[in-house]
Amino acid sequence: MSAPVQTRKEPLPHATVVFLGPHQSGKSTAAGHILVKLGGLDKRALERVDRETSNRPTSRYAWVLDRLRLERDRAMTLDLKICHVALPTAVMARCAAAPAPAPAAAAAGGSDSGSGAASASPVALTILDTPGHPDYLRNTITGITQADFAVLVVDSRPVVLESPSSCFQTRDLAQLATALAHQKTLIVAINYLDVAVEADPGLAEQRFNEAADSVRKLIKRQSQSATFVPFSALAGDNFIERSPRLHWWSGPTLLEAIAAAAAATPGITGSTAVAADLPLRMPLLRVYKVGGIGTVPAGRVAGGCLRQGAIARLLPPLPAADGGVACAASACEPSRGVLEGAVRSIECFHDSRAAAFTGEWVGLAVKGVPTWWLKRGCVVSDAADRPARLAARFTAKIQGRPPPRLTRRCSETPPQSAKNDCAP
Ligand SMILES: Nc1nc2c(ncn2[C@@H]2O[C@H](COP(=O)(O)OP(=O)(O)OP(=O)(O)O)[C@@H](O)[C@H]2O)c(=O)[nH]1
Ligand SMILES: [Mg+2]
Repeated sequence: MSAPVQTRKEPLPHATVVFLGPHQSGKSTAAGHILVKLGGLDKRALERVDRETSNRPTSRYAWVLDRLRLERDRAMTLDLKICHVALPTAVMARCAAAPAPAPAAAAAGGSDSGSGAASASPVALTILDTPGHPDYLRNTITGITQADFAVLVVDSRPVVLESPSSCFQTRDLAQLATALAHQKTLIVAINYLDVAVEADPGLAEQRFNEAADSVRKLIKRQSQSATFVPFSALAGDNFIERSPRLHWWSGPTLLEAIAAAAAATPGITGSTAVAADLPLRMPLLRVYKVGGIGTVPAGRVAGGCLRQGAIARLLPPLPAADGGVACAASACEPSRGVLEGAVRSIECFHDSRAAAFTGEWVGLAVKGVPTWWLKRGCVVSDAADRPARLAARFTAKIQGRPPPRLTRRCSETPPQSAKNDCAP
């Protein structure tokens, strides 16, 4: 079978990566740095960030994503951030041609996103930056459930690495990534190596090996294979380009490891084929009200194909105060709790589309749907093709995790989250 021809209008193959890690490990700095270096941020936005961070340059990359006032004041991410870059052909070609993982990588846990799986075609990459603070774990879990694979960012400084809270978080997040991300690929990015290099140029390799050993022990029980990569999110060592300061490392750069994992994502080379036989399911992550357009539900197409002009069915309805189903739009059927509206337009990161396929992140303008009616977790399906139905009973796989502060606050309710993208 001949390979499909990639025209300019045809959407790029798509993969989603989530950045996870303990609080202050450098996730936003890493995600923002990729965005800036690969042109995922327009010139004016970058100039504004540069102006705002002129007296605190170390926050430059983190502030690209941490845009809320409260996030900047507290120097931490609170909500899940979604951004988008195209991995250019040059990067994909470099990772396809990259040598086999270095002995250090193999010694540190092996590699399951090896260069062999990579292809040289460009890939659209959605990056999810998650909060590291345990109080916002709910937003972190939401990000993990939407990702194809995860990058676990670890602070290599011994005082942080060995702290019990960092160990607990690292183990917990790796476990969540294994359980909830679409693939089991885990890239462990050992950060802050610029600090080691500046203290003593010979210290970085030792710090990397110590951190890799320590993380390998933490994730051993989950029998998870992982790719370990040394880097510095702030200084850029072995991040996008190789660095002479980490000359001892001959494995992939962090971007090459991400590109290889993206290229190995199932369905990446044939998103339209994957879409053909699955019913449409799109769980909503956000709902916007846009002037002149109206209600814009947004999320990731978990299965199937969303077409402009189709009738979208949105479930479930919010219960009304009187116990019935609240519904104001003319197209809805309150007795059955169903809300439907025509899809007027589809946008994928400012790109207008006639259709969106499995794995893509889109916002859609739906006619006649009140914004207040929708919330995170509602599911969009196609009214004409195996639409989603309300269920009185369902089968679930439930995984419990001990809350970290159980001993202090025994009455605490642990966060609950559902991965709701499996079509029946
Ligand atoms: N020296 C050095 N500083 C870094 C590096 N990576 C991040 N930082 C600094 O660490 C601080 C925290 O970085 P963030 O990227 O906000 O950390 P985070 O993991 O997103 O934090 P949360 O969102 O709160 O979990 C910032 O001031 C960064 O400048 C690094 O590689 N080297
Ligand atoms: Mg952050």
